[in-house]
Amino acid sequence: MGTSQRWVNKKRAAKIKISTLTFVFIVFLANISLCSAQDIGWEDNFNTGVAEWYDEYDSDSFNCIITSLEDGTASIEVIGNSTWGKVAKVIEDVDLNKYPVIEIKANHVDPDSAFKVGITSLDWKEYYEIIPGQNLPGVYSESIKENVKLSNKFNSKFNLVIIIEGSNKSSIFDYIRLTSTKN
Ligand SMILES: [Ca+2]
Repeated sequence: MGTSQRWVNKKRAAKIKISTLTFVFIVFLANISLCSAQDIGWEDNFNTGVAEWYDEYDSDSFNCIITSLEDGTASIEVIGNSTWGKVAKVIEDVDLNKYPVIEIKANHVDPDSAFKVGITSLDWKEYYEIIPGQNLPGVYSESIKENVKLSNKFNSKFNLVIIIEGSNKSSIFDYIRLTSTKN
């Protein structure tokens, strides 16, 4: 092999090395963006109404009514003489191992009031609080897994429950979702 041929081979090897490094770097960057991107497994953005939510109209033990507002939000209000109430929606076929985080965005919380989010078994015998009482608007997210070892417990079928505290108080929400990562 002549000198010039060796030089060409060396150059080729260097080129391959650089392109391998570039590739590794691109994969690295892609992973970073994948990790930071929030993967949403289920969402109710309240943009198309609230018909699937259970409230006082469905069961008089809920003491709350949920109303769809024009700006794509939902208002949940404690009614009657109760000091607290709840609304619930049945969640099915969402892999909790993949999407263990409940995230909710509250646009408004009445003064001297709070909201919290929990999950229950379909028979309501077991309740787990996931997002504890919050009295300010904002985005809140908590992992179901960190609160309870739920991975397969509810078999991806459970009640998602929003609780409002305070007589005649209400909160307004923009969305609630199940995601892969905490916000
Ligand atoms: Ca919305």
